[in-house]
Amino acid sequence: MRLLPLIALSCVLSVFAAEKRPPNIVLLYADDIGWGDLGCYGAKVIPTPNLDRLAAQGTRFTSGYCTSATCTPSRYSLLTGEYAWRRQGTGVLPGDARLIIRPGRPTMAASLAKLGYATGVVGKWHLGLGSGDVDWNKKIDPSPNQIGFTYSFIMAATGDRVPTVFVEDGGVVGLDPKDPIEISYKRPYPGDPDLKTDAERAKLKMDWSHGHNMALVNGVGRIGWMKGGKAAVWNDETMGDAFADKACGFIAKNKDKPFFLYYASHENHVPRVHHPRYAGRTPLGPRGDAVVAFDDQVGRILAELDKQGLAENTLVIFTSDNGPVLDDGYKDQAVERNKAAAHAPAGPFRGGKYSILEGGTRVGFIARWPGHTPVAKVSDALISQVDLPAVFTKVAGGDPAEFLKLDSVDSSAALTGGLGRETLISSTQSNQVSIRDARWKFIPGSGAPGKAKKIAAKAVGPLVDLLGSEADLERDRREQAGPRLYDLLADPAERHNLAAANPEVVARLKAELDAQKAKGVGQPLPQ
Ligand code: NG6
Ligand code: CA
Repeated sequence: MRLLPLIALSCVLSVFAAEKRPPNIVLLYADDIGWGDLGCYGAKVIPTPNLDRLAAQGTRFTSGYCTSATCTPSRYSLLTGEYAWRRQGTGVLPGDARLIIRPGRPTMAASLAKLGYATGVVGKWHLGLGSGDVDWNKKIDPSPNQIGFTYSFIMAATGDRVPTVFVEDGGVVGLDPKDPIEISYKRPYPGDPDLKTDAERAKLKMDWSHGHNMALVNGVGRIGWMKGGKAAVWNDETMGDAFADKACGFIAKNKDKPFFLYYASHENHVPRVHHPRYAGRTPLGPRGDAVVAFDDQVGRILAELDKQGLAENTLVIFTSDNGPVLDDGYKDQAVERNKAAAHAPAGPFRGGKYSILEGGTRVGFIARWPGHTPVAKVSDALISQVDLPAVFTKVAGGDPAEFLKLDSVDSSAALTGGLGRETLISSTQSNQVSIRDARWKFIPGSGAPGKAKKIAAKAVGPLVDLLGSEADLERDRREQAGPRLYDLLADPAERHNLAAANPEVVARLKAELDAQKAKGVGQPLPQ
């Protein structure tokens, strides 16, 4: 009987100890996975039990956003707390780009490192490396390790861009010094096959549909050319396992201190070449199977948290860097299979990657923080990834002021069941912007109808697949020269332009957007 008070005391003490240690933060970041690609968001043909469990144990947001409809600008905002359209040079980067976040700038990782966190990034980087003209055979500096990460295991850009090697803490993994790496985004190296010829295309493991006909790596064409580094070239099929291994290793190694893990999966970016064990897991071909692979990686990371007894004191967030895309440059049957299975990768929205419509930036967003996030809740609070530097700093017990000066809003209340932002801005690669509030979305006109035609002419390939019917395309083309206003609650697919009928709403949102733009558009990156 005398044991009871002791047990009670030790419970109180352990709760106290847990409270004293700030929570770990795990950010599960998907690539090109759409709002509608997960079971918990309504996907019928893609099993995602681990993400579904995360949602059931936490809060699933219906209005969570990345800041841009492509990768680099979204990741730039995610790490810095600043909208990418404010800066030049934040569009999709080639694999030889310099690091666009200069050392010394506030980043989500640097802020957490200052608070004593171990900070790791594992996966796709795509924010550039070095200071230009990187020598891949030497220590790369600056790398993520100079802008706040205490550990990094990354690919430089994307799976479809050279160099096709992993970089750990600034060094290419597995490089044989006798076979140095060189890359070029200008010209092929002697002996490179010409992947534009039918004969070479016939030999490919996965044929290209647009672009992706430069370097030949593992039977697949990529963007840019690469020479040497043969022993260091990654294996596309085991890449997901390699990233999950590193993520779990990071958690195990840092279990005794607070940590932040930014897990930037490559799924389901092109080329969608993954382990054969995923083949056929969905009727959607490689694009759907890759989402299953991602869900497995999430399962492994969540299991590692459980195994280390850390799940209770860890904030886990899942989200994606931009909306879905079907054909993004390889013939992997995404368009055909998607149609046959009637899968809606952007859920009820139109558009996807590259698009200013909701499908471009409204993405899955799940938060689980036991004791803080309401359980099994669906929240319609507005939340943007640009808020996360402030939110994470706050959650870790720090002062988010440096991010609040930029575009971060402290929407941490949204994680605990409260309200989110009042408005948020989305953008595209060409810095087209839109603004929304709880109900309305305003897209400024692109100017003269002639200009609208030009934009529409560019809207081929990846853009058209998810924009709807011919009638939808035709209407978008006609209307995009002028202002557009959609009631997102009544018309999530943005088909009924209500701008003319609601001039006061247009004026209000336009004024807010103009005020935001007045703070800076297209400025040079800070040095
Ligand atoms: C495009 C590529 C596309 C993808 C995208 C970046 C072509 C024709 N298209 O230029 O395949 O790599 O860039 O995707 O090369 S993102 O998710 O990293 O933004
Ligand atoms: Ca992406």
